[in-house]
Amino acid sequence: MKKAVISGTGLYTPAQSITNEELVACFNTYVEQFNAEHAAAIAAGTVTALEPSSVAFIEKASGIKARYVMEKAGILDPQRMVSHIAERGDDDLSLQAEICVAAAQQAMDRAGKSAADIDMVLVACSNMQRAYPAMAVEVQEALGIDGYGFDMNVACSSATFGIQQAVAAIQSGQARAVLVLNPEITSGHLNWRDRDSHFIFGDACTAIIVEDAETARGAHRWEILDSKLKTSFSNNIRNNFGFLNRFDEQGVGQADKLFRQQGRKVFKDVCPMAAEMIKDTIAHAGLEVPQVSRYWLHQANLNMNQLISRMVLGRDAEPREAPVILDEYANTSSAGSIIAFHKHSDDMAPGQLGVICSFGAGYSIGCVVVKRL
Ligand code: CO8
Repeated sequence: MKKAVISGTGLYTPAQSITNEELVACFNTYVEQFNAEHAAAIAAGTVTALEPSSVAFIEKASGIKARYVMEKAGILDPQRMVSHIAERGDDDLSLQAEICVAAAQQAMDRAGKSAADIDMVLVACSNMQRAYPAMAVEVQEALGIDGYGFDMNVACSSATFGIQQAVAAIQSGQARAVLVLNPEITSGHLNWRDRDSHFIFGDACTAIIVEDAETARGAHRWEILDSKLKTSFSNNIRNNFGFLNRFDEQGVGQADKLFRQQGRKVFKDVCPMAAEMIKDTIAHAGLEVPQVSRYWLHQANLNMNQLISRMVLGRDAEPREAPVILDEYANTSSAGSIIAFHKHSDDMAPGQLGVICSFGAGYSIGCVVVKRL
């Protein structure tokens, strides 16, 4: 069977970033205004007063200090709390395709690949900008790739599930090289007025080139030794936005058409599942945990990552064993583990092993064991 390798990764980081201080100042202004406007109803007990957010809580509960967003002024306007991003015409490159192209170009440069070397484009992320045509086909056109593309969504696990699809295409001979993209514009489906989740997410796009080991060149090659995927249905992370919303007379602005979760339940359910999956995948690859030097975990919450590492290693991970990018990027859904991999893998020596692990809505968990070439 053909061997598949990751031969390059790319990262698009938006130019604008919001600190916790900026975010909380805006949120608390909104809360003050809401409570003042509804003072009589709050006093009568018909409306519940909103509670303020806090920088100290956010950092302690999540490890997040800032997040990149496509447009910050609209989010930080307490009257609005949604980005100002103008709709583009059908003949203009769409926003999600644009960030894919930026990340893809970096990944292709690092892999030493041109459009002519790639046969398949996979856009894998939590939310697509539109129903169709597939974002992957627009990206394919923008990059001048002759082949095929399609979109897929497994929420935060989209990148690892996408890598597995790419491996299957390489092994079956369907494609020589596959471009996997994770354009996460989470700011579009985050409820910035929800105290429990307004701090969690950020925007970014990652790109991964997966190709036949025989054609792979360059300094950033990782053999994919094994991968394992798992899903188990849960309503604890959910977003009901979709095309049937037009039948809902209350309209699409309702909070259940945006991200919502039972954060505590997610934490308790997902940590043991992710740790077991990591151990199972390492064993399935014929390896043992002490042989693995690095874990690029999904970046949802610092406490979650520390607990999963502890469950796998039987001790606390050293910072470089399980790199964290959450402080700067927040949770970028499917892009998170790939950002960690992109930024914290070049220092590893040939032969060293690592695991990319994602977890999130579905529930969905994906683990990929890689070896530096
Ligand atoms: N400021 C101050 N206090 C707050 C705030 C706030 N912003 N928010 C909550 N509190 C208070 C609560 O009211 C509560 O008070 P009390 O004790 O009096 O009841 C107290 O703080 C503790 O609240 P929690 O129990 O909720 O706090 P936790 O310690 O559990 O932390 C977290 C909350 C950070 C949400 C944590 O539970 C967590 O990270 N859970 C896992 C989350 C996770 O990994 N989710 C994965 C989702 S990602 C995914 O699958 C992709 C989906 C698609 C992307 C969508 C993009 C928008």
